[in-house]
Amino acid sequence: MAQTTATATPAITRSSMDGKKTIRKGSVIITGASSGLGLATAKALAETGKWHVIMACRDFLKAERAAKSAGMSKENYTIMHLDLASLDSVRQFVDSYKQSGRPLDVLVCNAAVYQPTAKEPSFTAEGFELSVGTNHLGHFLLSRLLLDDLKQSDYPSKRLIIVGSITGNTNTLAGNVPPKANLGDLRGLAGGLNGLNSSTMIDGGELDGAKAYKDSKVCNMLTMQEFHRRFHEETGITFASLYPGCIATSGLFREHIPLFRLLFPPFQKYITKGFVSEDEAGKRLAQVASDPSLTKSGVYWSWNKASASFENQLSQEASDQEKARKIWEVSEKLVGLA
Ligand code: NDP
Ligand code: PMR
Repeated sequence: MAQTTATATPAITRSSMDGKKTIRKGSVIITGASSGLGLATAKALAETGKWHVIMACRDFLKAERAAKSAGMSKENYTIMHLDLASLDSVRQFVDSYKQSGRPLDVLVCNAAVYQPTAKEPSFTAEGFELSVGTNHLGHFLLSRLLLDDLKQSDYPSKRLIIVGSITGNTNTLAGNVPPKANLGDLRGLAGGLNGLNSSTMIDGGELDGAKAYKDSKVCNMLTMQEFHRRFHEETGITFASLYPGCIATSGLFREHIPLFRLLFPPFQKYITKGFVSEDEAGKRLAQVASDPSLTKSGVYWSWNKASASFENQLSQEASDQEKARKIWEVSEKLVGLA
């Protein structure tokens, strides 16, 4: 169905009157667009008038309220239900999207959970530890199932963007704050992260919510590169990741202790100077998703103090090709693709 519409409404048409080229609105799916970075990105893209944003969210009402309070106008967005902590929900979302007949030009994997104070593990519907299950495995299945739709897009630049982070990169000061990301030999992931016959942690260690989040971000950055190696040449899709800056006021820290939530924003603003507002971070992600100058594939984008983008270096682990391939293969099995 998606193909029919994509070919029925070509991305670029030439007027028979004056020969001028016009381009149709792009279609972009953003996961977790009900708050923080996802919402700010949805707003930034919607207000250009050049994009129709599909807000893929687990809480429909929250997303609707968020879009309204951000001042987004109705014709620029559609909300669709997606719970990344359930692979059935991911499959249902993909089916509904395909049935909608919309082309897919850009997919932004942005949603995430962070459980720094968890004493006990929580699990996805399929029984994977929640942070890696949501942030990595849910997005892995989503991206794999939508890859063909991206491939069929005739938009001038089609992209798959996966949000990464500095805290997963141990080549930085922020990435050296304990607990550090470390995927080890992937024994926990291979065992299904279920806490029964395997550990809930990728490396097979004891549960640590902050580490699980950072590990999930390493998986996100490795997955982006593996997509690039496997599919960029064949499909022309741009695969990229980014660190948008420290959005210290976002909902990501909702489960952290109150003292952390109080001190973290001023600490990032005045001490590390790594702070960015949700609006600024949204502009950055919107840029990676749509700017005609950022078409390079396989890149991890960051921004300098003057807010100019640059291609950043990933840590050794976050650029380990062998690990990327293993994570891909193990994840395929876990989500039922192999
Ligand atoms: P928020 O908590 O504000 O946003 C996270 C979004 O993910 C929310 O919309 C949330 O939905 C959604 N989400 C969580 N679980 C699920 C699920 N199971 N299914 C669907 N959606 C889900 O955090 P941020 O905006 O800060 O985070 C966005 C991205 O930015 C993440 O990938 C994060 O890792 C990354 N990042 C953030 C940094 C920061 O400093 N904040 C720094 C570097 C990267 P709901 O609204 O329903 O809760
Ligand atoms: Mg970190 C030097 C710069 C720097 C930057 C850019 C960040 C970003 N942090 C930095 C430094 C430090 N942090 C230092 C020196 C400390 C020790 C005092 C510190 C502590 C700290 C904590 C406890 N930082 C944190 C936490 C969290 O719980 C956040 C986290 O790890 O979430 C996974 C976090 C973050 N620091 C950042 C960023 C961007 C985060 C949060 C989000 C993320 O990676 O998604």
